[in-house]
Amino acid sequence: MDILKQKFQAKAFALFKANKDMLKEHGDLAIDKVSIRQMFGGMRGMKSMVWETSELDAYEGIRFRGYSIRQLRKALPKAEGCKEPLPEGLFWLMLVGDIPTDREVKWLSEEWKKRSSVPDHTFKMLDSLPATTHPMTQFSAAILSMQTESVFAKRYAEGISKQDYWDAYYEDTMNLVACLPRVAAYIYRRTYFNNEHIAPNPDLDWGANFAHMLGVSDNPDFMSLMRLYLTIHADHEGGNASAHTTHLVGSTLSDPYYSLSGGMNALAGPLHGLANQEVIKWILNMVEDLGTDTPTSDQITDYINKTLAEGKVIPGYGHAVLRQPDPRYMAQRVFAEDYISDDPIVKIVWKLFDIVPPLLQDLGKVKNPWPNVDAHSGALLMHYGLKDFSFYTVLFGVSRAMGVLASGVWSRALGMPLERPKSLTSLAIKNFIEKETTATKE
Ligand code: CMX
Repeated sequence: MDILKQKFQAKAFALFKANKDMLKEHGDLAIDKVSIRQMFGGMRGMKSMVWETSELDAYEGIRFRGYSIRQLRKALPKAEGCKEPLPEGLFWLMLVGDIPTDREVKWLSEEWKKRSSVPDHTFKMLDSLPATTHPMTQFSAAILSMQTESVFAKRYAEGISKQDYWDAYYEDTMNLVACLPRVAAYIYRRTYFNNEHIAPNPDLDWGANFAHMLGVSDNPDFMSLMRLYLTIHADHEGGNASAHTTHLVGSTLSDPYYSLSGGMNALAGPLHGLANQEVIKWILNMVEDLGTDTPTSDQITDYINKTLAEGKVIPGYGHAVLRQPDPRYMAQRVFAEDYISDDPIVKIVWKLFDIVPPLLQDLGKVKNPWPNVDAHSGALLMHYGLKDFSFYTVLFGVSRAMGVLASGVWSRALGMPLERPKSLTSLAIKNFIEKETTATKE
C-alpha cells in the first residue's frame, strides 16, 4: 500500500468509527429546519451533506481543512524558485488533513506521472468530434471515455466488499487526476492549434507540466500562475453544483469517472464554472463596443447598466454563499499586482471591483455584490497568451477534480449511502401551510 493510501486508511477508519458512535448517541438531533423559501430557493444554506475536504464561510471564504488560501500560500510546499503552492500539496492536505512535507509532495508528483497514461481510444474519440465542440463537452466526454479503466467498476463486478470501496475509489481518483492535464491539453491543442500536440515533460510537476503542454507561454511565471490557479479552484465545500453532482452520482456507486463527468457537466453552466469564460467575453465585448481598452468609470458604468437592462447578470459577481469579496479573487489579484499590474485588461478588472458592487446593491435584490473567483482568472490567462476563453472552464475542471474526487474517497470510506432526498409538490406544500395556519389559529 502506498504512503498516501496508508495515511488515508488510518484516518478514515478512525473517523468512520467516531461517526458511528456519534450517530448512535446523537443521530436524532436536528441541526436545522428546512424552510419553504429554501425548498423553492435552490436549497440555499440547507445543511444536508457531510464534506470533509473544505468548508465555506460566507464572510471568510473557503478553508481547506481549516487553512485559508492566504495560509496555504505560505504553508504548502513549493517548486524551486516559485512563490505559489504546488497543487499536489493541496490534494494531499484535502485527502488526509495534514500539510505534506516536500518529500511527500515530490512522491505524489512522481506517482501521478506514473499514472498519467491516457488510453488511446480517448484521443481517438476526441478526434472524432467536430473541432467546434465546446471544450467542456470534449472534457466531460473524454473523462467518461476513460471509464473503461475504472478499477472500482472492475472490482465491483468481481464482488468487492463494502469495506474496500474506498480503496478502489482511491486508485481511480489517483489515476484520473494524474491524466487530466494531458487530456485537457490535448483538447486545447486540437481545438485551437490544429491538432499540434506537445509531449509531457517528465521533469515538471503536475501544474507546470500542464502549463507546458498548453504551449502558450515560455514564461516561468505562467507555470507559477497555473500552480496557483489549480490550487485555488480545487474545492468549495460540498453544496456547489459541480461538487454536489459528483457526490450525488458517486452515491449510486457509479465509479469516479461517471461521477466526475457528471460534475463537469454541472461546472459547464454559466451560473457556475462557465462564468470564467463569460467574464472575459463580456469585458472584451465592452472594449470592442467602446473602442478603447482604457474605458473611463462613466463608460464602464453605462455598459454595466446596459447589460442589466438587457436582463442579463454581470458575470463574475455574486455568490450563493459568499457575502464578501471571494478570497480566491483576492489571491489572483495579489498575483496580478506582483507580476502584471500594467496589463490593460487587469486594470479593467480592478476598476470593475470598484464600480460593479454599488450598482448591484442598488438593484435591491442581489445578496452579494462582490466579485467571485471567476471575475479575475481570465485577465491573468489572457496576459500569458491563453486567449481562447471557451477553454477556461476546462482549467477550472482540472482543478475541481482534485477536491470532488478526494471527497469521493472519503464518502466511500465513511460508508455514505445512496442520496435520496424527499421532494414535495406545490399542492402538498400549500396543504401543509393550510394545516399549519389552521392549527395555530385554533
Ligand atoms: N448580476 C445581476 N443580477 C444578479 C447577480 C449579478 N452578478 N447576482 C445575483 N443577481 C440577481 C439574481 O439573478 C436574482 O435575481 P432574480 O430574483 O430576478 O432572479 C437576485 O439577484 C438574487 O440572487 P442572489 O440570491 O443574490 O444570488 P443566487 O444565490 O440566486 O445566485 C449566482 C448566485 C452566482 C448564480 C448569481 O450571483 C449570478 O448569477 N452571478 C453571475 C454568474 C457568476 O458569476 N457565477 C459564478 C459563481 C461562482 C462559481 O460557481 O464559479
